[in-house]
Amino acid sequence: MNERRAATPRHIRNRGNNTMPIIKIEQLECVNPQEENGYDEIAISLNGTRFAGPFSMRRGRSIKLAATEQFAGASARLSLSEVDPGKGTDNDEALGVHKVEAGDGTREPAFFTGRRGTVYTMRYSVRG
Ligand SMILES: [Ca+2]
Ligand SMILES: [Ca+2]
Repeated sequence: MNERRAATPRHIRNRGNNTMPIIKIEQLECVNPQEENGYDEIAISLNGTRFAGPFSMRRGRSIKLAATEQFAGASARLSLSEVDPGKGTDNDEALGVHKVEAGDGTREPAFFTGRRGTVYTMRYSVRG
């Protein structure tokens, strides 16, 4: 029988299955790049773990994406970074963090900004 499972609180039973919220990244647009020459390489992370990219971006470029990632709990930290190879003072610049929450649905595009006027917008939705 299933007495043990029935006695387990719902939030514990749900761990690891498809009832966790899922974020879907739908579009990324470069309004103003971080690199003055060439391309930005933009990586997307959730709670500090990269799950999409890096994508080559330049001013005015908009790309459609279908990258998804699950998260546990009611919210997660969505962040962008501009990836640079090697070691130095200019590596992997953070372009900001956006809090995403279960039940967000489809929202207005989120703005991500960094030093030297870097601006990106990202459209995403949260299911669950
Ligand atoms: Ca850079
Ligand atoms: Ca770079």
